[in-house]
Order: sequence, then C-alpha cells, then structure tokens
Amino acid sequence: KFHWFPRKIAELDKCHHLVTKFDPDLDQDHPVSMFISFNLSGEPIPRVEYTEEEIGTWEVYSTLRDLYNTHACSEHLEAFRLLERHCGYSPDNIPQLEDVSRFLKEQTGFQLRPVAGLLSARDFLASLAFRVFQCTQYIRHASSPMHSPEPDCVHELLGHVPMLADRTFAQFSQAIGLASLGASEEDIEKLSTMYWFTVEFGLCKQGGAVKAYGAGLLSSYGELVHSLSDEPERREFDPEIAAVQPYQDQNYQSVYFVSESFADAKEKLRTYVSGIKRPFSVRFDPYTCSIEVL
Ligand code: H2B
Ligand code: FE
Repeated sequence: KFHWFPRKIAELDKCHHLVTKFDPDLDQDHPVSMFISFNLSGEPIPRVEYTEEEIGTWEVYSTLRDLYNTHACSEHLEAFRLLERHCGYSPDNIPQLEDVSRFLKEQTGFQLRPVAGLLSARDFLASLAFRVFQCTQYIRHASSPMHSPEPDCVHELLGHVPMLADRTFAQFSQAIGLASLGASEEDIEKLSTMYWFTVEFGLCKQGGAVKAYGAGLLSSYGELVHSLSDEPERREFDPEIAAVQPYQDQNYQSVYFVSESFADAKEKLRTYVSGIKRPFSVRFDPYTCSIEVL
C-alpha cells in the first residue's frame, strides 16, 4: 500500500496542505488570501496591486542584482536578463505571476500556481512532477527586507524562477517530483533534504569557478556571500549523502554541495532515484499532462 498521489494535473488542487498557518495580523493586508484555491483550468493568475510599502521592500532587488554578476551561475544570469526584458523585472516593480508563468511555460513548460504559504514537502514535490511550481505571491514583512523565514515572492521570483527557465534544471526539478509520487515518508524526507541542498542551496562549477544556483542563496545577500567565502565546507554533490545531511533552517549552512553541471546532477539523481523502492514506476505523459503508472 502506498500513499495517494495526483495522476492528473487538476488533482493538484488536493495538494495544498500548508505546514505553517499564517499570522492573522500579517494575513489581513495580503490580498492573495482571497484566491488561494483556484485551479489550473487555464484561468489567468489574478494580478495583485502591491502597496508602496511592498514595492519598497522589493528594492532588495538592486542589491541582489549587483551580486549576481559575480556569484550567480550563467543560467540564472541569462534568464534574469530575459525576465527584465519581457516580464517586468525591475527594482521598482514586483512582477506579476501570470506574466512570469507564461514566460516559463514558453521556456521549459513550467507554470506557476499561487499558494498561500509553506506547503507540506509531499504536496510541494508532487506538483514538480507536473512542471507546476507552487509559488507565493505575497512579499516579506517590511520590517526585515533582507530576510524571510518563509518563502515569499522575493525568494520565488529572484531565486527560483530564473532557474526554472533552464531546460536541464527544469528536468532535474521534475525528476525529483516524479520520484516523490507515492514514496514512503522516509523517502519524502530524503528527497526533500536533497532538494534543500540542490534547488535551495546548491552550488555548481562553471569555467573554473564555483557559482550559486540555489534559490535560497540567490534570494539572500548574506548567505550568497557566505556560500562562496572561505567559511563553509564545500563537497562534491552526491545525492546519497545530500539526502541525509543535517541542514540549517535558522542560520547559514555550514556545508554546501557543488555539482559539476546540471547535466551531471541530473544523471546522479537518476541513479539515486533508481535505488528508491516503489512497487510501481511512473512516467509523465506531456500530451495529457498526466502520470502513467507502470
Ligand atoms: N512550499 C512552498 N510554498 N514553497 C516552497 O519553496 C516549498 C514549500 N518548499 N514546501 C518545500 C516545502 C521544500 O522545502 C521541500 C520540498 O521540503
Ligand atoms: Fe524555495
């Protein structure tokens, strides 16, 4: 007997279990709470009119943007330029998820779906199997513009979105999602830890240097600097090891994993996933956006 999982994209409507409840005081002024539960039936993602204070918080954009030139991987930099040209990415504008989702759909087939906060690992990973990224639409509180304990649109739009525009990275993300479908609690825990050390805090080699591709790094000025400094330990990416490595969610990581390339990371992930025991295998059918169970 295995855990229920979505087989059609519409069933992602059942994958919206929030892990942490919103602080009701913060929630009130976040218009997103009114439309968190709409489906993927092709309706556009509602546009949000952000307040002046919120747009003020978004200005961390400029500080991060400057650091990307030396610290971000080339895939991120390249996509960022396109997002600035086509999706309203700029220091004084918070891009709209609908515009970004359309862009990603064209680049890699990924699409965004607005979500009200931190989801359970199982639900979050399941959506990746369908190339759906569940994305917050609200912005961190103005009192701490440089840090957010939960995902917010600074983290999603500056960290995750540019990477999801890369073909190989998109395949890597979907592969983690497919591996999670119907997996045991223990395997979900391992996949989610591996996700942490790659998609969130991963580093990669590029032209003789080490660069950042993890969204947790690319949305945090302090940790981005720290990750490439002399302080932390850097190890070669090995999914077996990354899946059980203890991690920090209160402080900067003391260990980072460095991939040779996304193609190499994808290949290593494939080997790792083939060792996960499930009484069935799955395949994504891109024509129907559904999961075939074999
Ligand atoms: N939920 C949301 N809304 N955004 C995320 O980035 C996220 C999540 N990441 N739930 C997940 C958990 C991640 O930490 C892994 C899979 O546990
Ligand atoms: Fe994230």
